[in-house]
Amino acid sequence: MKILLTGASGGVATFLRPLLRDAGVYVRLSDLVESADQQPNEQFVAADLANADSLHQLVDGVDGIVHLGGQSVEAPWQTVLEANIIGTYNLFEAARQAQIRRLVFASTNHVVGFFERSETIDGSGPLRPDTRYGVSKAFGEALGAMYAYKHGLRVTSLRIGNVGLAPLDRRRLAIWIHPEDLMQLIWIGLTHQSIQHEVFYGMSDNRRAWWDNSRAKEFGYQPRHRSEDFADQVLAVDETPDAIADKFQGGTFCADEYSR
Ligand code: 15L
Repeated sequence: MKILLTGASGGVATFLRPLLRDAGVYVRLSDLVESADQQPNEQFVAADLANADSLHQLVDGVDGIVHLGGQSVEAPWQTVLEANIIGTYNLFEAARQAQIRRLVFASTNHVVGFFERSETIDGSGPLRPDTRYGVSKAFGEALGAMYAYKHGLRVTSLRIGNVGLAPLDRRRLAIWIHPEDLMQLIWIGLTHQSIQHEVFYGMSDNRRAWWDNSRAKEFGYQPRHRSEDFADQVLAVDETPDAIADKFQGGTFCADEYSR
């Protein structure tokens, strides 16, 4: 299998690249800045997704796309617009024109950040983005649905929590995902025969989760990592309370610029 990995120089891609190599995948890496430590199964192509003309060559000949690129936290509107609205549209459109069959889209938990932590939600309900960034990812999920139902692209949107080798704080005990579990979800998106357009939560087997990920499990997802294994060490650290951040699933993304 040959894939295009956008955002290839970022932190999440850096976790995934060795796992893709182990899975025997040939990876075209793309980002604005060159990726470090390139391996024999990898080839780097610099690309700005906001420049539509450069994307035809970028997507040419791949079996699937894993789109991690773009803005990954809150930012001024112009930044979000170019990276995540225009850039994501350009990539989906290039994929359609090149008749690419699969696209895995890195969405975020911040499309539903304004659900309270007392609620458990699945991927089929209404959105409550907590930031301009979250809104831009909601746009990406909507693009995914349109390209799937209208053009037959098989799209998987992953509402990723927080990727790392261990959960960083109390909120992340609910939303953390180990890179190996993320790789499993990506693999489902790249290979499962029944994918049309699916939304899965990118989280490991977390006892404190706010999300019902049974849809991902129907597609065979079996997370191997548990945030609870880190609970004692996370809970031993004092955290500064914040009424808004602590109330909502999106945490500080909800509290920043909050003016209600
Ligand atoms: C995200 O969407 C970000 O990309 C990541 O950096 C984390 O901040 C994560 O959300 C989170 O909610 O912890």
